[in-house]
Amino acid sequence: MENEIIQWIYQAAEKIKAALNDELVIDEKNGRTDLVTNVDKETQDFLVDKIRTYDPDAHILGEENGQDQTDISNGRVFVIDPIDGTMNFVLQKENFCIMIAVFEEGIGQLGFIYDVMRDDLFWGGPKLGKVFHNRKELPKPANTKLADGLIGMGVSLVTGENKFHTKEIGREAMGVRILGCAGLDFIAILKGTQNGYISRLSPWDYAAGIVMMQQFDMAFSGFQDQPLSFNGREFFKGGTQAVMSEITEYDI
Ligand code: 2AM
Ligand code: CA
Repeated sequence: MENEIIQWIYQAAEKIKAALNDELVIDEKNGRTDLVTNVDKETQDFLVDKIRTYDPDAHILGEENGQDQTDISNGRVFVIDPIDGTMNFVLQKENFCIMIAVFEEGIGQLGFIYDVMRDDLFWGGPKLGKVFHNRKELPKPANTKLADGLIGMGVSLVTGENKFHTKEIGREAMGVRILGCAGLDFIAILKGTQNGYISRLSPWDYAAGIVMMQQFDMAFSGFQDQPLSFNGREFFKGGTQAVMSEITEYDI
């Protein structure tokens, strides 16, 4: 299955790169900072079409085109974010990802995060027992503490009120990084160039990332340590085991 998914991702990326030269059709979803383009929708349709041909019984949980309400716990579910970091896609034409995860009966089996413009694919999970960076197996990052690394934060946590102790957590860390693309934060955690990430995310933003973090025995949860709901946007925290126990001390 993983070889097929990798081919679909590379094909979708070629279409996205070709579309960068065309005029985008940009719509607002929930206000002027929450965008969707024709390329997001077309890419999801392309991936859904491939999945349906490959496995007609599979369910799809995807950000676009009204497929965002699927139950994660029933059967095989493909979780798709066709373009993660749409704002970066529109304004930077880089720093965006394609993400796919495969869950079976609610258990994450495979995750794929593709940094399109850097041609960098991170993939793997419990089904393979490994995580790969392109063709090479990725080593598990060290269990570093907040004070020893960089923490990623979602845009809304930084521009909104200091509800989640982001200032205290940021001061304890060596620094804060705001990439505007959840997939890039997960890539950084898997590579060990960031050791934590806090944000407000939807299931397709975190599905692929947590499947690979799980393979590395890294930790993630909702705000007060509850499991992620896979139902709507919610607070997300994740990182090394050490960072997670430190962040948890800041919980209300
Ligand atoms: P997106 O581009 O796929 O929507 C930017 O802060 C990060 O948060 C991106 O990964 C972005 O994913 C995600 N994001 C932005 N707005 C969001 C929203 N309304 N709900 C969930 N995730 C969002
Ligand atoms: Ca998206």
